[in-house]
Amino acid sequence: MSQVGGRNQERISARERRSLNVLLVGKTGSGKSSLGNALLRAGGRQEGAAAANFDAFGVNHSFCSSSVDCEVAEASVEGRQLTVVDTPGTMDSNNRERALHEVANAIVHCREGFHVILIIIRVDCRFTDEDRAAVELVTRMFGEDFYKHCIVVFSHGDDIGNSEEAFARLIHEARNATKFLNSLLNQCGNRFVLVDNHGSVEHLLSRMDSLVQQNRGATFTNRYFAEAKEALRQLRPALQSEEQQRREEFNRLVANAGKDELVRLRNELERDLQRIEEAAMKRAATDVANSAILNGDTCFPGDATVVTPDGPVQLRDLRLGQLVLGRKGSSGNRLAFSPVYAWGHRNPEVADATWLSIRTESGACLALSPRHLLLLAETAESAACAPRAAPASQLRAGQSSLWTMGPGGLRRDLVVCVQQASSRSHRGIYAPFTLSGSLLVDGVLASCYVDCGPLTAPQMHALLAPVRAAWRVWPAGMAAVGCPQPGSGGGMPCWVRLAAKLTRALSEA
Ligand SMILES: Nc1nc2c(ncn2[C@@H]2O[C@H](COP(=O)(O)OP(=O)(O)O)[C@@H](O)[C@H]2O)c(=O)[nH]1
Ligand SMILES: [Mg+2]
Repeated sequence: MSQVGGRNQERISARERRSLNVLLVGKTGSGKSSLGNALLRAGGRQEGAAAANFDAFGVNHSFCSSSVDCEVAEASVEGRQLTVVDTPGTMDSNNRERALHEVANAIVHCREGFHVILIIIRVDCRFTDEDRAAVELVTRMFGEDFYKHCIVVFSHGDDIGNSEEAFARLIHEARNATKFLNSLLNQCGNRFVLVDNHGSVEHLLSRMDSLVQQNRGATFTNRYFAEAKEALRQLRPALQSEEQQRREEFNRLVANAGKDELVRLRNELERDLQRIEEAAMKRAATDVANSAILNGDTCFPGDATVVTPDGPVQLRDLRLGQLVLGRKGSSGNRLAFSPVYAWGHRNPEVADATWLSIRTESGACLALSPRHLLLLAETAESAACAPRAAPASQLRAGQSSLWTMGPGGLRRDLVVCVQQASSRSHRGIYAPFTLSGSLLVDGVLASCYVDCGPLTAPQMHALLAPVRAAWRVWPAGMAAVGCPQPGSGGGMPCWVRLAAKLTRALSEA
């Protein structure tokens, strides 16, 4: 959840009033590192020529990036305590998991949140699908609230002579030609600037100050920032003990060392302590990225409705052991009640998940995560044979058919609309597991499972047979195992997280 506004608002204290945490995102080659250097140098100018020549971030001339590690640099810039996190640009590598690792890495490096997020696009190039993918990936992990902290920066201003007139004309044309760019600029409250990264960026700094004021000093954070803090808190004892060991070794070595040797040992100690710290940051980032990969990708929102023998119940009110309507057996169009024996995922707090909204010809309407499986009803024969399941993201309006509840049982129903639903319109994420492996959600037949690469829905169902057998023998005992522990695992029971990790490892193998 974003902490802009509302009870989680995080206002900076008077002492920190001028702290300014900035995240740079955009595809490789857009000019992120150059802009980071220009921002940090803006302070150097005040403090002497030597500082002005110092570049904190390596500028990339090869237009490719292999690392997911972010870099952080700080400087005092005209009274602002500027912290800049530069991302390497693997966001454009088409590898969703790598990209999530990159964003997770940025979060771990600035756990207090970002005052400003700069989306960098080259002014001299068309807004490409890669630019769009980079923005969509950040949105996926940050939720739509992050736009309140965004400024779109068009770099390479010198290529159009740094002319504001030419810039205005270019943006006008680009907005007409590219719907996504237009909607991005609208989402960002029309905050966009032209910069020449080799020149002055003072105007951008003032724009950033205004935005911080507009947000009343609030930083952008969400649940992943809290998870990063928690991951590092848990790693702290191991980190301290490793550091302690290294210091003891250093003390043993310096006892017999000469003067020259002492300098070398001290440098080695510093390097090693930094390496230990970085390793912990990497582990925390991996935890956060894994959580993002598992989270909000696999569920229904809390206001989705299932049918129980007592009538409709919203998922947020559904309890373990309750009977819900789903398909009778693994095929056919008959319905039957089946008990909920576990939660694949249950997190009432999540308010920034990604949802797709699906509408059918008969008027059934369902919101669910892009990777959640729905049972297809494509041909007349599919009523009799085992149904095919597809993730919601693969459904096509006018082409795909689903099963929905009709007067005489399940009926074939054409999908007429698939669109992204606003993350703000739904709260909580829920994935109940039923003994039958299916359930009717808002009148649409869905699988209990998520797209898991190599495993089909029936294989997933078979894999969970021991858990179902245990529930049948001892439902009360299984209730503790089938329910996620509050405050840990992002709302997923540990055995589900383990199963998800295994299937991911299988798909990567
Ligand atoms: N002319 C010009 N070149 C730029 C500008 N910003 C970046 N560059 C160049 O673009 C290339 C990629 O820049 P870099 O900062 O490494 O991009 P990143 O991959 O997004 O970090 C480098 O050759 C930079 O010198 C700019 O505003 N004007
Ligand atoms: Mg770079």
